[in-house]
Amino acid sequence: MKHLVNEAFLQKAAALKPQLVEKIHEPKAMVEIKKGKVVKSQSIDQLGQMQLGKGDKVCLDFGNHYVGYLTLHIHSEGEHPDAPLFMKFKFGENAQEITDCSEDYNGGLSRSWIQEEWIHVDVFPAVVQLSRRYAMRFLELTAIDTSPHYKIVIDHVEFKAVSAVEESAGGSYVTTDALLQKMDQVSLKTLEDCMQDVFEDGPKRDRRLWIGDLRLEALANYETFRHYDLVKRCLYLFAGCRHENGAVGACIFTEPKVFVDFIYMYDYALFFVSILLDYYKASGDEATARELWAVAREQLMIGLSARDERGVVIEDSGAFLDWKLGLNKQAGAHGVLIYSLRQGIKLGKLLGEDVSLFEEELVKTIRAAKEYLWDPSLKLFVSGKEKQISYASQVWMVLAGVWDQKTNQEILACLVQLDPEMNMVTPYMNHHFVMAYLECGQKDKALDYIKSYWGEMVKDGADTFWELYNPKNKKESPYGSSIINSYCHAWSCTPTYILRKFFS
Ligand code: RAM
Repeated sequence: MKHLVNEAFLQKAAALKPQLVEKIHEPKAMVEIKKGKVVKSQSIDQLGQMQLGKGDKVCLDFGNHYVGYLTLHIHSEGEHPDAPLFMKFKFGENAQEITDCSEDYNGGLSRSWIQEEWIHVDVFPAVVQLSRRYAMRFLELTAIDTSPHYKIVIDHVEFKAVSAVEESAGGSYVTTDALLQKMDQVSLKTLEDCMQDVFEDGPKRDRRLWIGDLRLEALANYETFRHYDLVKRCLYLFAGCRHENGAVGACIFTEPKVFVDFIYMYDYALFFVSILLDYYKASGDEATARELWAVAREQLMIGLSARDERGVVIEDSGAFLDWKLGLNKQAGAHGVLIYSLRQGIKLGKLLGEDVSLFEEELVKTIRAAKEYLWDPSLKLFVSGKEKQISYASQVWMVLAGVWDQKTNQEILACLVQLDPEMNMVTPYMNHHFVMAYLECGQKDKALDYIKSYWGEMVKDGADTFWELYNPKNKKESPYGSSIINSYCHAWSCTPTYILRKFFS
C-alpha cells in the first residue's frame, strides 16, 4: 500500500517526542482472586517468607493501575538448583483478567494481546526484567516448575511506571460529591496512563495512536495536563503519513518508523478537522493550525465526496461511530459530516481562509438530512435502506445541529423513551450522548447520565475507565471475549473534561 509521506511534518512530530516520566511502584498486598473478585488480601510482607515450588502461585496487587516495566529479584532455597525455574507471569488491568482463561479465547483479535509471559531462569540469585511494557494492577506469578530439590523466594518486586505526564500535574475537580470526585480521578488516571510517546488508545491494546481516541484525549488534556505538544505531535503524525488519496488514516504505528494503518474510517478522518480546531483554540498555536489547514480541508473534501446523488452520505462510507454490532452508520456518518463542516468553517474563518464552498455544502447537507433521513411521524432520524433507529444516528444529528434546540430536546426524550435495540456499547459513544444533552442545554440530564454510566463503572471497581461498558451486559465485547478488552481506554476518559469544563 502506497502512502503520502510528508517528511517535514514527520520531522516536526519526531522533535516533539516526549521524555517519559518514570516512577517506581511496589506491590501493596498479596491477594486471592476468585471468579474475577478479590476474596482475600494479606500483607505484602509475607511474600519474602514464601517458598514457591512446582505449581505454586502468588497474586500481587499494586493498588492502582500502572503502565510500565517489571523487575523481580529471586533467590533459590534448598539444594543447588538442578533444573531451571519455569515461571508464568499473568498481568491483569483488573481482577477479572487474572481468572479469565486465555486458552479459551477464540475471538477476532490476536490472543497475543493477553498479557502473559513464560520465562526460564537458570542461575540464582537472579534479577528478572521483562522487556515488554505492561498495563496492570494485578500480577499473578506461577512457578510452573523448579525441581524437587529447590524452591524459589521472591525478594523484591518493582514496577517502573511510565507516562508523558506527572500525575500531580493534572490538578483536581473541586466538588463535595464523592462519586464525581472519584470519577474525575479515574478519568485522570486513564488519561495519564494512555499518554505515552503518543496519545495511545489503550496501553494494553492496541497501544497506538487512533484519531477518534486522540480527539477525546486532547479535550480532556486541555482541562487537565495541558500537554499541548503531545497533541501537536500527534497531529503532525497523522498529517505526515496518510493514505494515497490524502485521507488521514484511522491509526498510526510509530515503531520502528511512522506508518499509517490501512484502516480508513470516514468519521475518524473528518475528526482531524475538529482536533485541529480544538488544538488551536486551546493552545493559541496559529502557525500549526495554518500549516495543517490544507490537510483538514482535504478531509472535508473527501468527506463530501462520499455522498450519493441525493446528497446523503453513502451507507458504506466506512464510518465507525460505535462498536455496536449491526449498527447502520449512514445517518450517524451524515451527522458527523455536518458537524465537521461546521468545525471546518469555524477554523477556516479564524485563519482567514475562504470557506464559502463549505458553507454552501453545509446548507445542502443539512437539507438532505431533513429530507431523506428524518422521519416526521416518529420525530427521529432513520438510517439506511431498512430505516434503522439507533442512538448513534440521533446523537450525531443532534450534535450536528440539524434542528433547533427544542426539537433536539424532543429527539433525545423520544430516543430515551423508545430505547431502541441499537443502543451504545462504548464509553466513546456514551460521551457523545452526554455531549448531545449539553448541546441542547440539558445540563442536569447530562450530569445524571454521566453518574449513571461512568459512576456505575466506578462502582464496578474501575481504577481506570474501560474500552467497552454496557451496564446491561457487563461482559460485552465486539471481539468475541471480554478478556481481550482494554480496561484503561483513552476514549473513556472524558468525565474529567465534561465535569471541569461544564460543571465547575
Ligand atoms: C478500538 C481501538 C480504538 C478505536 C477503534 C475504532 O479497537 O482500541 O480505541 O479507536 O477501536
